[in-house]
Amino acid sequence: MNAMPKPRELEPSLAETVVEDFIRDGAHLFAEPVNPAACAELLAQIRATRDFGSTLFLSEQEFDADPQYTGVNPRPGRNLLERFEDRLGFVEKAPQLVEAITALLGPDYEILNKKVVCGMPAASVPSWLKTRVLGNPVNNLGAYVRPQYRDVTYFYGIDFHQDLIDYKQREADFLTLYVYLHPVARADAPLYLLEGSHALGGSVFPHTLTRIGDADWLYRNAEHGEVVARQRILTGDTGFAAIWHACTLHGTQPDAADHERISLRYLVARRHEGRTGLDDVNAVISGPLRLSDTRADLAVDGSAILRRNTVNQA
Ligand SMILES: O=C(O)CCC(=O)C(=O)O
Repeated sequence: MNAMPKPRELEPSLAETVVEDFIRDGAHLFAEPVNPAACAELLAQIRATRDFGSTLFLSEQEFDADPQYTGVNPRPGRNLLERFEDRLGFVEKAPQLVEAITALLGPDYEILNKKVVCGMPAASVPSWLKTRVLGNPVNNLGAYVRPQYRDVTYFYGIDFHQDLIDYKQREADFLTLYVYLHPVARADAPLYLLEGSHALGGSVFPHTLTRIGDADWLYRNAEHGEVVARQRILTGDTGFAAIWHACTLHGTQPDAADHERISLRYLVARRHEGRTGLDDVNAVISGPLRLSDTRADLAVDGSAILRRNTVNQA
């Protein structure tokens, strides 16, 4: 006798999947890319604005004459994406991104920050600069870049961190959206994300991480406990997009390819006052959702006082 047909199992909606993924992993990786042709077009326009090579940088003498470690990131009035504002609809209105972000933040969310992020390849970083930054946990190269080029953030790797790091005293009420504008393979400084690390809440940088296997890390957040977090390397094609929680640890190694890696990075915050998916996520976080101090690696002038790096050992 034939078995009774099972009732058709209902596929969860994207909105449900995204909230579940955030609760479990602190991140969601989109199966559907954002429009690859639009990514390629924007990438060509970004590349046409400058040579992403060693001419971006100050000389060592110029830098030493007046070292500036702060105020060197893109900001209103000096942000390359402002030139392309009318072309960003393929990201900001992509239905899968809007559905996912709305599930987490509710309607009326706001873009806190958006910028172009560039992973610089070793061949383009002057050797005096590589010697100086070797082993530093945060190699944001903005301090060393000529002022007119500080409309983009340039990295030569950044250790595992939370995006809450830039927001003292702000609740983790925002998420990060990251979009690759070209294919990103292992050598192109892909994001390394530690799944499940958000579960301990906010934690002061640098973080307490011990490698315990091929792809696992034991992560401790002081009295808030410890978790085993699985390392996920975000390689992907043009238009690959991912979102993560403000407490999810992630980082990059220096770009090992012979060309730069160019991506878009958005921070998106809730405005909605009613309950949203993020409330369900934050309800299962054991540690603090806001921090009065977020980092212990910098002197008062913003220069690095710690030389240690975990993601480079990953
Ligand atoms: O793009 C990178 O290399 C690092 C980006 C990142 O982790 C960040 O901006 O928070």
